[in-house]
Amino acid sequence: MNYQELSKEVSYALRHAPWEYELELDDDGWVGVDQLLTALKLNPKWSDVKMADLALMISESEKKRHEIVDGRIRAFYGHSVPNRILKTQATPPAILYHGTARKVKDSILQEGLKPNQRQYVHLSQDVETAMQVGKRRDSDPFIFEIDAKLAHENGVKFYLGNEKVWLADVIPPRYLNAI
Ligand code: HQG
Repeated sequence: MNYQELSKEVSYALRHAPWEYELELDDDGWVGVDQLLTALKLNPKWSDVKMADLALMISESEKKRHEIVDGRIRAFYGHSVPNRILKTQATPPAILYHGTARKVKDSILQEGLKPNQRQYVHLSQDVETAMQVGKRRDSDPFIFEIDAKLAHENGVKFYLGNEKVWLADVIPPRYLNAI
């Protein structure tokens, strides 16, 4: 089974379009593993998919995108569904990073970092991760350093994503440094 392909489909279902799979996410983004498996099996491509495949999909991925706890599964981040998924607020590290396309640098410096299609702004724990994120959009990405400590002290909310990804509400330009 192609776990990368499975992961993309599970991400699509759990982040963006659960209704296409007749799934309903709860407030924290969880659905029953059995319900997800039933929905996936309707596609001949995934007719043999089992719980063990979802576990392997997660353990073999280079990024921690999903978690399974007590028979339920959810995406850690990336949601665009209309109902806001409730994430746990937390105190961020002093500095976080955001990697993006060079062509949007000026717009971000003017408007701040916005979630755009997603529910939260996605920030990286380290420069290396920000480079990987930015490379999805630009072979020579632009990296912003975020003064997360000051932003948090001044009331900007930050939330747990996974160990490399932090989530936040809009980050105003005053907390962004071009590096
Ligand atoms: C940009 C992937 C213009 C922002 C990644 C980004 C991440 C602005 C884009 C996760 C802007 C949104 C999320 C402004 C923000 N003007 N552009 N004012 N404010 N932007 O994909 O952070 O592999 O929604 O710079 O690794 O790129 O899918 O967010 O380029 O962790 O698991 O608007 O998705 O993870 O793009 O990526 P996205 P992102 P997965």
